[in-house]
Amino acid sequence: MPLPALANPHISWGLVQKAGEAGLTIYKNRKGIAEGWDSALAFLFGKKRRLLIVGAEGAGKSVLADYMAGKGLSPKYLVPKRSIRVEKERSQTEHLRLELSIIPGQKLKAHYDGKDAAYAGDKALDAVIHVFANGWLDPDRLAPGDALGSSPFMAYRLASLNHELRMLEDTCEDLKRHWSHHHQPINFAIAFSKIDLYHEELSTIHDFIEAEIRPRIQDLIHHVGAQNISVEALPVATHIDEFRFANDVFQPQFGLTIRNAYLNQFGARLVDLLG
Ligand SMILES: Nc1nc2c(ncn2[C@@H]2O[C@H](COP(=O)(O)OP(=O)(O)OP(=O)(O)O)[C@@H](O)[C@H]2O)c(=O)[nH]1
Ligand SMILES: [Mg+2]
Repeated sequence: MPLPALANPHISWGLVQKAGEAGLTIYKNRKGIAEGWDSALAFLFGKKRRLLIVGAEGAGKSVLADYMAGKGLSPKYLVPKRSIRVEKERSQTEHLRLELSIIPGQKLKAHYDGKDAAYAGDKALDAVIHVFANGWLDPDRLAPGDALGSSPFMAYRLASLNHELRMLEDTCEDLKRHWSHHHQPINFAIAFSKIDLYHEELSTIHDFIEAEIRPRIQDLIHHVGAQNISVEALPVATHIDEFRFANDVFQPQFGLTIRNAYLNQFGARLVDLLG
């Protein structure tokens, strides 16, 4: 399928950051590399790569993994319920050996055990994808008794965002653990998920990353050494859908054509990183 160009003038993802200084780059929309999701997967033919997908409850991890494994594009696809155990996905193609482990966001025993096994197990990871919904966590996914869901939407979103930032800090600590255990270089992608819900805000993401994300990863990069970790922020949308909070309904801001472009761009960048 030919790819449409990403045509939103607000997108500021093209600003590649001072990579040498703090090691964080915001992925640039490079024309020409997004050859399509299928060819992105095919490029990884035969190569075994171990990816871990982490992030908060309802951030979109399982759905992203389903799209990465090719299931999500099926017309019969149904979005999964809350995850309660570590999920494993592989590409459905015969030869691709992309192994995904998805850690449930809810802090169950499986969450901690899954992270222990992934970060300090026998085999090193090639990449960690932290799925970050920019505050658009599904309200029904947060743990019972969590007060976040009782506030009006903006307060909810702010609380969700803070929750996600704390989980990002956890991931940074886990990546330090991975380094201590394996001493292997790793790719760390912060996937800004569900961008169909906040596409019009993308121009502000750059400032948000500078203010909130970069300070949180600086220590990680110093700990691991900038030459041993690549850190990138990648926008992605998968299952575009309306978002409900109490009586408010928020509609997606773009359709499948733009979704496909982001998805393909995301896949192409993974190929760049892992191929
Ligand atoms: N609008 C929109 N909604 C999305 C997108 N991706 C996921 N969602 C919605 O977010 C919900 C949660 O996604 P999941 O993938 O199940 O979330 P998760 O991160 O696996 O959450 P846990 O299993 O609770 O840890 C889905 O049911 C979808 O309704 C997206 O790209 N756009
Ligand atoms: Mg899940």
